[in-house]
Amino acid sequence: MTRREPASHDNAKVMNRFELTKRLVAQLKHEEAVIGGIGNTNFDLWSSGQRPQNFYMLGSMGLAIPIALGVALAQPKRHVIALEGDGSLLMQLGCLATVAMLAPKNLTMVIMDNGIYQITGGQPTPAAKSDFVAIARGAGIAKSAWVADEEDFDQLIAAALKEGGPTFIAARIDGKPGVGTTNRDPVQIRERFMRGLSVRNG
Ligand SMILES: Cc1ncc(C[n+]2csc(CCOP(=O)(O)OP(=O)(O)O)c2C)c(N)n1
Repeated sequence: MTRREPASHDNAKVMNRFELTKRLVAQLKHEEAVIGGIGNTNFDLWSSGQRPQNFYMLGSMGLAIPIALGVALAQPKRHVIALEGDGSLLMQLGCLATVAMLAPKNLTMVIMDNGIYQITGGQPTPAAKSDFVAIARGAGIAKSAWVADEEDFDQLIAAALKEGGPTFIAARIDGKPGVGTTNRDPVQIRERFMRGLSVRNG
């Protein structure tokens, strides 16, 4: 695929997480699983429409990719997408090496990089000095890219779903909070997700 790829974090367009989340969900036609990380990624996932195949992580930073990896390995015919914030990914960077080693084709990771811990008050993360795409490539994930703009995001997601990965997509986003609040009921979230993945009936 020919695409306009920004050289780095510095020339990627600053977009909006809810807008990108809606664009992602609009492309899902095959009961793909989506794992929202703690905080704003799962708030915007919740607000984009509560699909039974959505899982909303509460409380622990950095677990969207590890959970998505587990689901991708358990259900190789289902595409699985992880949505994670930059602060959360920094807390769990080692998961990228694990993804590279296990290399599930059905896994896509989307990092929403606002450079802050937005949900706890907007403190800056150290990500300003870090290039997540370089880190992901260095971990061994060849299909890694910064998002140039919204159209590019659509193309990257379409390619990830069609061609397989693992794919790592990093998007620069603004500092706005999520547009809603996930219902904080872990048992309900887990049960609904298990039914959505057809691993629990009733
Ligand atoms: C181990 C741990 N440390 C701190 C927190 C408090 N905390 C919850 S969310 C969050 C910030 C998350 O930042 P990021 O992943 O970048 O997402 P954003 O808030 O920007 O959407 C912090 C510090 C926590 N839940 N767990």
